[in-house]
Amino acid sequence: MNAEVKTYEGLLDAKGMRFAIVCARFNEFFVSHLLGGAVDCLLRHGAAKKDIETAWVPGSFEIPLVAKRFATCGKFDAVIALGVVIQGSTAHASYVNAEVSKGLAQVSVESGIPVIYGVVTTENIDQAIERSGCKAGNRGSSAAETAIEMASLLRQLP
Ligand code: DLZ
Repeated sequence: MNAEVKTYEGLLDAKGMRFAIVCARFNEFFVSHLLGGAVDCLLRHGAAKKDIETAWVPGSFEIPLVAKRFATCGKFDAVIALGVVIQGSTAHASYVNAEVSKGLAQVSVESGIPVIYGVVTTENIDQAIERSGCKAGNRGSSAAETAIEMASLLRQLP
């Protein structure tokens, strides 16, 4: 980083920030673990419980609509989307993934609020176990960390 130019960088300090989390009920066992990781991360970085709200939708396909409502209501610094899409024998998962990633990017850019993609896409249940914190890393937690950093960055930008 060049110390001579003005540089903006988000901090990992969630104190006073408000977060909305949208969770897909499909593959709920894994998504609950992602949610636990996300909330834990937000609290550890200084967010207050009263400043975290969640909504459950039937499946990942439905996440963008609710993320949009949260992002545009003026109440939250960031929105975190959590879901688990497991590739099956049909192309269904690919369609769901494409719509969710496109939808969330659009909501984020249009609303000006960070909307963080915490949807885990896996080829099988073993990968879902690994990535949802049942074994090691928790993608919900890393999505929450990204949300804090982006919310902090946006608070600083002109
Ligand atoms: C239908 C479906 C399938 C086959 N797989 C998943 C999945 O792995 N993860 C997920 O979050 N949702 C899945 N869904 C449900 C869709 O996201 C959506 O809820 C339905 O198609 C109804 O619009």
